[in-house]
Amino acid sequence: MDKFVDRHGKNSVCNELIKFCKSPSDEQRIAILLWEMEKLQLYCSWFCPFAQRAWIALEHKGVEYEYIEVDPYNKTKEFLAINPRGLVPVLVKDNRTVYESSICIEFIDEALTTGVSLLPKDPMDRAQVRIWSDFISKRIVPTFYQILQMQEKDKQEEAKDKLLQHLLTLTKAMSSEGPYFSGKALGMVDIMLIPFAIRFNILSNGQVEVVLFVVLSVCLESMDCTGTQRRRTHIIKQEFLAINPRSLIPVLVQDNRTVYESPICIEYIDEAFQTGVSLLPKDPMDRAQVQIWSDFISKRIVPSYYQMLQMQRKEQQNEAKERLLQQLLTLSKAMSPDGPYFTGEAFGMVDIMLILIL
Ligand SMILES: N[C@@H](CCC(=O)N[C@@H](CS)C(=O)NCC(=O)O)C(=O)O
Repeated sequence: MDKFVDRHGKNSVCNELIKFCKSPSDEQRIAILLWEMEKLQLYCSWFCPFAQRAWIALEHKGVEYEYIEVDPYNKTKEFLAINPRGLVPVLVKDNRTVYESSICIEFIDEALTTGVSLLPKDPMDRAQVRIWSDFISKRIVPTFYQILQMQEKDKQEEAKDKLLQHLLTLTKAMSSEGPYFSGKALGMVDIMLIPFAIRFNILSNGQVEVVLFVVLSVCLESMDCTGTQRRRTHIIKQEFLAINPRSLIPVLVQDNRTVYESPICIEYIDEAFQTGVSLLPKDPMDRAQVQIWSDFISKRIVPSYYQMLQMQRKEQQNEAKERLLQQLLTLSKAMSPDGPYFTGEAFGMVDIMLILIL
């Protein structure tokens, strides 16, 4: 409620409404109403599986929103002004924007309490949901597109086999309760996968009828992807593999449960240990901005940095350097004017994401 008073001024209608609140639940109800009054817009393309993730999340939460259809392959100036990356989905609320489908899902979940939750409350459980959402983004989705793009039959079969392995890995991480990834309720991991799972039938000449994640294993069998398991060429320490099947560091282990992928580790540390120092802001829109720019560092700045190091020819190196500089400029334009850190006076997640490569 306070954030509405801050945003609309001390003499605003919010301030008046507060006087009528008799309990925290009254305050919460009014906060929900006010949130709904500030129009939420979804810039979407009906055919886009990434945009469908945000769309499903909004529908499932039962949130009021305005649907705006855009063609992301024919970008208008207005659309680029809303999302400079020119991709759908984009959410706009209160003249601020959120993009990247996974960040949109978390924003939708955090910004409005409708009684339906897409992520669990417990920090360790939240971290697991992020780990598997990230697995879908980095392993399942790219392999799916690889299969579609492959021209040669055996390469296609190889990629199909890889997809099957990834889906099996994901299925093993599912709650044994089912029918959804985390148990009885539809959540973020399901929403990340569903728009792709419904397209798996493209890979099996229409043999698969199954649509939802609920029936993922049936879906796998129908795909007829039971090919041979491919062996890892070099085995990293067995114990380490048992801790993190992706065999990457860093890994956090607590109570025999593991958290990996560096941005997920940062969010987990922030949520699990309330020490008085925060790495991410509490406000859902501010959190989403931090996630957007952390993602920008992971997906744009870090790859450009490594490209620059790997380039052999001087001109290629200069090209990569120029790209890196442009990206750093884009990032610095998004910084708080208060400085010295990304979001202002306190050191936070975006700074941590960047600091080691500077
Ligand atoms: N990583 C993004 C991917 C979004 C994306 O690739 N959307 C496609 C449509 S399906 C798009 O906007 N493409 C426009 C372009 O590539 O210029 C997300 O998860 O939101």
